Amino acid sequence: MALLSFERKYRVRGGTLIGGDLFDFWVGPFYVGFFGVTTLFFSALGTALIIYGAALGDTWNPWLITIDPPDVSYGLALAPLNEGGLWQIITFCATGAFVSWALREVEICRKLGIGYHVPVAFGVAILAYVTLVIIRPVLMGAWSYGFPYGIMTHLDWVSETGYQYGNFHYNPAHMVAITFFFTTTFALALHGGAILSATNPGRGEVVKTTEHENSFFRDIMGYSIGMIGIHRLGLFLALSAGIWSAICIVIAGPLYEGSWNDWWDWWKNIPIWN
Ligand code: UQ1
Repeated sequence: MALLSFERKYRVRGGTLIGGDLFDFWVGPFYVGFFGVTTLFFSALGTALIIYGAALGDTWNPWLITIDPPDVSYGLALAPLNEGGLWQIITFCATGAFVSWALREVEICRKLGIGYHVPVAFGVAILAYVTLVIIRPVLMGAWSYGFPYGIMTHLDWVSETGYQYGNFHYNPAHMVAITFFFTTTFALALHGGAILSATNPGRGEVVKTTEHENSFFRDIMGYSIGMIGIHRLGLFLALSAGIWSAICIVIAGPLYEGSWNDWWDWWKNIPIWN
């Protein structure tokens, strides 16, 4: 089925989560929907507030512009606009825009009758962000623990927060997260290589099949995970990377205040080594 006739067949009303037919239409290639409107609203407001915050600051150097969270003394209260209040509203807008985008993905999935894997995957990315700027600050008792919105300042935040707990590379959940990130890139490199090696041969050569890919991996290591399997594995690895990242930062502070270097003393001290 050609792309355009496919889209004529599937671009039908229905499947919305809220509002029935309200906003159930397309603008050019884009599906709008109720959550398209809320995405647009939150991103436009959030972007305008970022520009306003930049105008209040003392630089237009893009590397140095920053919108900082409130001081720790404000705790979990609302702060005045120019003392972190902007950061609070921008955080609300960003979360609203991300969640709206995910729900718009859900509505498109429902229209097409496909699974929710894509919005679930995007949901894990949202979870990572929300963990940093909402869940952990709430658990710590102050919005000041959120990261600042600036190119250099968010890097400073990562560095400062990391060394506040000794060295973050000793955080066991951080180790697991990094391992998943590396394994994800390894799996995608293998998979991208496998697909291109079979389906994008040189000029004049015959395109090969899934069986060639399966045989390659059976020959090299005695096992092929299969066509669906490699995509399940890829999704699992990538989501695990995000989830363990969220875990590694949320345990630093709320659950364990010490240095991660010292945390491993339990291991050095187990009696079996004596
Ligand atoms: C694999 O087995 C497979 O199945 C055919 C692929 O699809 C083309 C792959 O891309 C890869 C990388 C593998 C091998 C991976 C594992 C984990 C056995």
